[in-house]
This record gives sequence, structure tokens and C-alpha cells, in this order.
Amino acid sequence: MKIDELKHAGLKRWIEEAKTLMTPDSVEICDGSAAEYDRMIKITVDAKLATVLNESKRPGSVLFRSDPSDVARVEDRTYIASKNKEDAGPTNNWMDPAELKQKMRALYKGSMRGRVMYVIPFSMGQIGSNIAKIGVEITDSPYVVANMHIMARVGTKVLDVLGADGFFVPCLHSVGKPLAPGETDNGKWPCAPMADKYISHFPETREIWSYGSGYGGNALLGKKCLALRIASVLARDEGWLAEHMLILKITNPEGEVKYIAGAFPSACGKTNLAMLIPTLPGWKVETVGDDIAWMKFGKDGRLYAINPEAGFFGVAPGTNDESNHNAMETIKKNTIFTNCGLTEDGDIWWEQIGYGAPGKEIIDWKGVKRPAPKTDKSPKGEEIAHPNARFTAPAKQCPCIAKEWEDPAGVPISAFLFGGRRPKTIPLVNQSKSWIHGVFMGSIVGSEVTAAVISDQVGQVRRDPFAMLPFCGYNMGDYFKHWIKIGKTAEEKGWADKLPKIFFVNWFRKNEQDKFIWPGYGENSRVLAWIFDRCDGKGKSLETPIGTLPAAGAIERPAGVSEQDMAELLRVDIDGWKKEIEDVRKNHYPKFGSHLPDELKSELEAIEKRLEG
Ligand code: OXD
Ligand code: MN
Repeated sequence: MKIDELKHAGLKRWIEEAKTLMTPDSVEICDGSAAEYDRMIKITVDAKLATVLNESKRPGSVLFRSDPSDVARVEDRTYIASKNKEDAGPTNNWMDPAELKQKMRALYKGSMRGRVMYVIPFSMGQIGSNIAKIGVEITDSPYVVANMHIMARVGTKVLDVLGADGFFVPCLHSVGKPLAPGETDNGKWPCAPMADKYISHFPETREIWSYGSGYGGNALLGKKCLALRIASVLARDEGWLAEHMLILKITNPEGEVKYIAGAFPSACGKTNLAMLIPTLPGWKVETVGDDIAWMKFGKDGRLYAINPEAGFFGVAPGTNDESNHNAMETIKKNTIFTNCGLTEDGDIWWEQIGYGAPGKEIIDWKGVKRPAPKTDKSPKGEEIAHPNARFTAPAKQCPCIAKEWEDPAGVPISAFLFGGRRPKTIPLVNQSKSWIHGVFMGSIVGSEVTAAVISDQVGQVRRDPFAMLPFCGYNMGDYFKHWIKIGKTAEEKGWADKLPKIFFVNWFRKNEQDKFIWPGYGENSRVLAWIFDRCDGKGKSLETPIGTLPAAGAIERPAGVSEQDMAELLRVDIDGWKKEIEDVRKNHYPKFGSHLPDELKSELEAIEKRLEG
């Protein structure tokens, strides 16, 4: 399709402007076809950016190696450029939108020279669903086009729904590496130096401008940029929720079904939890989504969730048949791998894949030949796969995908989970006493920082409210208010009892020897079963100062967990909680200043009183 054939005048104008600014050699409007996907892969293979994997081991799959400076989301270079700084709030980088655009225009000028400018119309959510949103990404990266084919619904069908004047979020992306005449990428992942990378959001005008990175959330703009940062602003304005949450379907031995949504910071095992195989007999878990949930009230007063994505962009290291058998099945074919090891027999490999690498040598994520590890572990800093190596795979390939995962009406949510990697203090599971108490719990989520993000805080606990710290497109204090408002709306309409119940969970408790005391993975089904019952007002429980905990014996002990460990997992650590709450009062809540809702201040006081006994 040619630009002139487009029906949407605003889209046409925007594409022309981008073309004039970035001066690509040519422009292509993506149709979303399988042939187009194959062509993108061929272009990257010809440019030596991708390696085709062994067809008999990993059919239809390729491996990319990125530049060592371009391996994860870059939070320090991510901006919320609202007109007023206060609207971006204390947790986001801010720059005046006019100033940022001026800076970025200078970078974009001529940045696509020697390249093709691809225009990708995409829908987050089922095309045509009334919850779905349309975006159009302009990019000079065929890697991005191929990934977007998997992660979103792309192509001509989207333009049909957009019509002549439909709303779309313009998403501008350039890797920031123009090519001189005759120059090709020739095996060098194109990107710009760190200081020139910008992942920018303009919430008032609903625009995304990304420059300089070709990796994951920095470049696949439908995911974090649109479906979370811009969508959170749309959700605030339109009265719904755009959340960093997995969605799972759980069926009990009696055949009753519930849907649970869970917010966990990046790399806390959302994908593993969403695809869990229960160890509890008779229970079944199926996947609706592994990263993002968009939720709206239905006519019946329940909150209905859709997964706006069409694929999984999962962290590879640590994924194995034990930790996530369903993910391993999902990525058996038609998958894009990035920054994994390449074995002698043309397959991928990563740390904790469950087996040593075959053969004598392996090529690491930097493209260097190394001795093939005999076990699946490597010393820290010498990993074969980058710790944030990823797979991009179609959700429909997942053996446990729920049949309703594409239902445009969404699925009714019974429970919200909040959690993070917390070695101490936070018990295995804790139900909130009320909606507001649950919002309080969400607002104080914290987690040990991992490699999903470039940061000097790796290993430290950082507060990550609602797991939205890097993804909220506006003032986080106002975001807390929005959650409180959702509760109030339900109350006013007589739907309060239909609101999801809220739980705080922690799979990551450690003992004095720094060893995890809860086995996690499939054994988490024991906790999910208690949560399932609590949603029906069942499940033996205990009122405590921090919330409602399982009564002794309510969660059956898995093999290998001693009675003492189980008691520790469910103990209310009063001193630890006093420190936790003091940290919230002194260091966390003051950041939000006048934007902190009074309701949360009252919750803080109430829990302090309860802890004093
Ligand atoms: C992700 C993330 O990639 O949260 O999902 O970083
Ligand atoms: Mn995520």
C-alpha cells in the first residue's frame, strides 16, 4: 500500500512529516502478512543481524544479538513529558515537551538515511474490541516489525477499523543509526549511544517518541509505552485500569472457574505464574496474559480484563522445564530469541535452561566462542546468555492458553495479587481487610532489583507501587487516587461486593543462609487455592494487624518445607513490619507530597496502631 492510498488524513500527514524529518530511502506500510514477517527475517539475516536456528530443533526461529549498550529498558532515559512537571510526578523523569521535542527532532533529522521507514498499524487488544486501542508505529528496524507481528495484531485489518478519522496513538521510533551510501549493518546491531537514547511520552497529546534503542520495551512501542504509560493516562481519564498484571484462569477440582490478575515488578516470575502447572491435584491453571491487563467495569458491576498483547516477550534465563514447562513448549517454534547463547547444533541456550550445552563450543550473546558449559550455570558476569535475554513468541502457541484469552469482552476478575521479591518480613500471603487497605498494599510494593532494567540498584529493594513504577504515565499519587476512585465508583453503584479481593503474596522469602524457603513455581498453586476459596468467603483464616492470613494448616505444606519454615512463612513479623511501615512513612510516602491521598495516610496510621497492639 502507498501513502496516498491511506484513507486517514491525519495518519497520512504524520507519515509525510516523519518522512521529511528522517529522510528514509523508502517507506513501506506493513500489511501484517506472514510473507511480510518472513521478509523482515530475511532482511535481518542478510544483514547478519539474525541467525536462523536449526530447522529440525527450533523451526521458524531466529537468534539476534544486540549491542552490549542496548540490552534492556533504559529507565534513566525514559521521560514523561507532560506540560507541567507535577503531572509527571516524583517517580518519572520529566522534561518540558517542547524542549524534548526540539532535542529529539535534531536527533531524528536524517536518522533513517539509507534505511526503509516501516509504518506498522497495530491494535492492542482484539481488533475492533471496544476495549482495544490502535497505535501506529513508524520504525526503521525490521527486527521491530517482526517482533510487533508477534506481540500485537498488526496490518491492513487495523487500518480498516481505524477508518478515515479514528483515534490512534502515533509511535515514532528510530534506532538512530543512519547508513552511509553502500553501508550495511553487517552484523552490528544498530543503535545510538546511551546519552542519545530517549524513550519519550507526551501524555496530553497521546504521543510516543523513541530514539536510539532497538531493544524490547524501548522499541516495541505497543507494550510498555502504549499499553502501560499512555494507556494509564487514558484509563485515568476514561475511568478504567491499565495495569502491569498477568491474568490467569484457575479451575478447582469441582470445575469452578475464577480469573486472577497479578501485579509483580519486572522479572519476578509473572510469566511463570501465568503458566503454572499446579502441584495440587485436581486444580488447573490456564493463561490469559503474562504482563499487561486492561480492565473495565461490565454491566454486571464486575471488572473485566483483557490481555492487550498477542505474544510473550519473556526473560529466557531461568526458564526451563521445571520452572515453566508451558513456556518451553511455547518457544519450540516460530520464536525470536535475543541475546541467548548459540549451540554448535544451531539451537539456543541460556543459564538455568535445565541442561549443559551440547558439543564443545558455544557462541555467547556477544558473539564470542566459548567452551560449552557442562552444567546450566555460569559464574556471575560470565554468562553465555545476557541475564535479560528474551524470547518473543506467539501467545496462541502456549499449550495452556485459556480458550477465552481473545474474548473481546474480557474475563471477570475475582482477585488481585500484589507481590515482589522480598527476602524478609512479607509473609507468603496476606489478604487485605478492605479495598483501601488493598490499595495501600499495592502502593507499598517493593522488590529486589534484577537485570530486566539497567540500573545501579541491582540487588537492593526498591519500592515499585503496583509494579507500575517505570510504567505509570502520570503522577503516581494521582494514580493511587484513581485506584481509590475505582473502589468508590463500585460502592456508589452498589457493586462493592463484586470488586476483586486483594492479596499481597511473596514467593521469595529467604532463611538466614540466604536460601529460599518456599519452593515457588507449581507449589504456588497451594496459595492460589487458598485465595480462590477466600474469594468465596471460605478458606480458614486469621485476622492479624497486617491483614487476613491463612490459619495454621489452611495451606498444606509442600514436600521439603519444614513445619518451622511454614510457620516462618506465615508469621507476622511485628518488628519487621514496624520497620517496613516506618520506611513508608519516612522515605516512600513523603515523595508524593500533596498528591498522596488522605485515605492512604489514614491506612498508614491504622496499621501503625494495629502493630502497636
Ligand atoms: C517486561 C518488563 O519486559 O516488565 O515485561 O520489563
Ligand atoms: Mn513487564
